[in-house]
Amino acid sequence: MADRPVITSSELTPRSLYLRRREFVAGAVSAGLIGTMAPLASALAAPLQFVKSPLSTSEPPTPRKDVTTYNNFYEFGADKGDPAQNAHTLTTKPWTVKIDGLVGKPADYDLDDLIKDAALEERIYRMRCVEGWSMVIPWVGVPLADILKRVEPQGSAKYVAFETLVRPKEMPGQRGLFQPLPWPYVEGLRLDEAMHPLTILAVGLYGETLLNQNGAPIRLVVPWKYGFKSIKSIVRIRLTEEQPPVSWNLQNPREYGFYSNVNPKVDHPRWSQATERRIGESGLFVKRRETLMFNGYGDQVASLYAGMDLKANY
Ligand SMILES: Nc1nc2c(c(=O)[nH]1)N[C@H]1C(S)=C(S)[C@@H](COP(=O)(O)O)O[C@H]1N2
Ligand SMILES: [Mo]
Repeated sequence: MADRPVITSSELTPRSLYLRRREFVAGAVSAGLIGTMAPLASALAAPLQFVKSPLSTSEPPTPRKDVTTYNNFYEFGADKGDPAQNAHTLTTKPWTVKIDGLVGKPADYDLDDLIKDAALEERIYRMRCVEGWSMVIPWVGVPLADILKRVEPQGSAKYVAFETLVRPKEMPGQRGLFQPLPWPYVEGLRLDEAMHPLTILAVGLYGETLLNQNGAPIRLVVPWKYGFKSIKSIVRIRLTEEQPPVSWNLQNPREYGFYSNVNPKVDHPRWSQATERRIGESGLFVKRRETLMFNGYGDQVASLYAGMDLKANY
């Protein structure tokens, strides 16, 4: 492992990316991380090929620097800067996603096989965290529906359950004395939410493969729900008849429900959800923005919840 080269000469890499890699490697060397070169290698971003999707917002994307250094990923620590500091220890190759439960083709799918026939799309989405901040992120991914159709959901399937990797050796947040969440991190969607064209499995952002802190090698993105629904580093997708447990609801059921749709009219018990701060917009005179119902995606998704009490189903 340790003798795997970090940069191979056969790689055709744009100069800016190459320079960034050099900085990254140099930083790692000076930080005394040279002994963990192989995990480091897997944490480097590589260019992706994709088409641009008409489902993107025209709002300006949040600077890449913010998107990759201001993160929640409790497996690597509870502070926003921890994932960017710590997540390089995660090895993401090879990567297997188990897809099972109520499907016609259950299997352990190698990630490369799973997405090799899929056309990658760039989807620039508004993302709204439950804590009150938001970003605009140029994801690269595939519609989750494309993957689910391939494995042939059975008629009885009503929900999709997702699980993150448990690997304490590579995830410092899973081995401390204080464990903020039960592991694995789990999430779930109703099957119709999972099949909605806006729901994607992302493998990249800003045109490159995901950095570990953003959920490499594959993570969920559901732009009309609070950020925590977007589970990272997925190892299992299971179709079920019963509503699956979800991490933040397990941790604090009074504050976090199964649906977690962005809703300015339903406050978190400890703070208002009416407004948000757009990350990257700093300064004294920057106003908080009004949070939009379903994070502004209501035209596309409101019909999924017709007739439902969204206060009771928070
Ligand atoms: N496995 C896992 N997935 C996770 C989290 C986490 O702690 N563990 N945090 C969630 C939260 S609270 C947010 S806001 C988003 C942040 O994604 P980003 O860092 O790519 O912006 O990831 C979500 N996915
Ligand atoms: Mo979040």
